[in-house]
Amino acid sequence: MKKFNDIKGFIFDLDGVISTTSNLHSKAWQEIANEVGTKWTKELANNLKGVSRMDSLNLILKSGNQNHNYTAKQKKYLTDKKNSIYLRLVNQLTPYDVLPGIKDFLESLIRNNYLIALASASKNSSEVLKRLKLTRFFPKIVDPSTLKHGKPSPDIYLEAVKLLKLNPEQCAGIEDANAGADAINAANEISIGIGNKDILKQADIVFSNTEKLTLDNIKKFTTII
Ligand code: B16
Ligand code: MG
Repeated sequence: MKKFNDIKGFIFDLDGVISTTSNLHSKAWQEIANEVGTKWTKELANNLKGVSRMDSLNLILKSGNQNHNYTAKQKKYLTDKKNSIYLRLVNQLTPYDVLPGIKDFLESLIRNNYLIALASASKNSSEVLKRLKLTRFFPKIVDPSTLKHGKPSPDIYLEAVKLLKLNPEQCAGIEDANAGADAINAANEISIGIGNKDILKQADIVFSNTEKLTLDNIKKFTTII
């Protein structure tokens, strides 16, 4: 049984939880999908959330039935191209792109002595945090390039727990993506989803948006988990 009073640390996903950057990833991938002739759908966009760069490209190619038509070199060219489109968009980020309520929530965690870590699949997370002026909240960031398996495997959430020197039951993870919520559950932490509860069915708690992410609201739900 997972209980609110056991929570000592919060582990954050970045894109789609802290900032609007999930839309920027989508924009960049949409250009790549057009280039390889894969139809861009809402479902495909949703399936890419939280998924690593190369795995995302593979999903796009698979969705257009052409996973065998590209060499490793061509795939590298396409993922590099996606990243430069994404970084151009990241360059325009400002603190206004932090999702509503997130800064207040982070400040309330510090005031209440919770530990905080970042578990983003993105290799650009430090740059994004810098642009959003949130670096000071995240002294502990998991380096995704050190992990064997990406989300939905639990690796990134287990590594974050290690960085915080806590046990999984003492941590809650916050995610906007199915792959991420699966990763939190597999790590045996409390999973908090941000988005549509009909899509994030596997999460322990789902808030429709980040404004609802407060310690009081989490407490209300976790007493009944
Ligand atoms: P990069 P998250 C994930 O970040 C994004 O949701 C996903 O769309 C992206 O492909 C992945 O990071 C890798 O990002 O290409 O910047 O290394 O949601 O885990 O914070
Ligand atoms: Mg995300």
